Amino acid sequence: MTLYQPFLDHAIAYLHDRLPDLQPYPIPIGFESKSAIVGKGKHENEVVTTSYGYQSSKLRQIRAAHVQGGSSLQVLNFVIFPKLNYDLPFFGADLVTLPGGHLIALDMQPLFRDRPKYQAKYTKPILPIFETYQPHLPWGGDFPEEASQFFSPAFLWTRPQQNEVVETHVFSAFKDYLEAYLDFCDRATPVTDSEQLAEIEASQLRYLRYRAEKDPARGMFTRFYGAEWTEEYIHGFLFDLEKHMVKA
Ligand code: DBV
Repeated sequence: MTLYQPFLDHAIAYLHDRLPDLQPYPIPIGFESKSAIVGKGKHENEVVTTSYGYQSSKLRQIRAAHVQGGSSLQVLNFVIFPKLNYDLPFFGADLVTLPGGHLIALDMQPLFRDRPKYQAKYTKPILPIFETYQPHLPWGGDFPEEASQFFSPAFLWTRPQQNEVVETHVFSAFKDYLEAYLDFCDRATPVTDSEQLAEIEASQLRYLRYRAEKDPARGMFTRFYGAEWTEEYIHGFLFDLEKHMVKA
């Protein structure tokens, strides 16, 4: 029962296809794979979290965390962080299956959400894809208000009840968004203007800090693997920009 394995397999194969300069991204020792036995009696389950990392000339970090803990605990969190000298959005997928059902977040998260020129460049082209899926993947309701600044108008946020919806429409949307994202990458040219570079850096940091601080998986990881492992995983791998900036 690994609902999101095909998503991960597709993403890795497709990245290799599209990015001839794809390289591994180092995963800190102890974080490639982590496992714990959770629950008691017939609810006892092994929960395994595996990590994947890549990079390319334009993309600082492409990383995935895959959590597999039986049919009612599956997560694929997949994010692409562009280098700081590109104005590219983030590719963000949070695909979550819990006992209550599925929770799907898929978007190209903008650096400058409210700038019309930025929207025209990075949101308008994906609106037709968004609209194709909207009838099958309706708005998922309740959403943290403070998070909305980080999402584009093409944000797919949905809570399907059936696995089949995930296997068909969500999988197809994931592939289409990733394709469109790599199309943006192909076209992206380096930013050299120092004022613009400063804005990009500030926006990336704002996003990173928010996600590291509010990581909705923190509670789950802490229960499974302890606080020390979890904080190191969040700041040392999942959202690691600041750590690397200090070194630079
Ligand atoms: N989410 C992550 C990482 C995860 C992860 C790194 C590796 O950012 C999993 C694991 N997301 C995860 C889990 C849950 C969610 C929920 C386990 C369920 C938490 C629970 O119910 O116990 C989008 N993910 C969510 C929610 C949102 C997102 C909005 C619901 C949380 C809530 O209702 O409070 N993706 C998430 C998000 C941003 C994003 C907030 C913000 C920029 O990109």
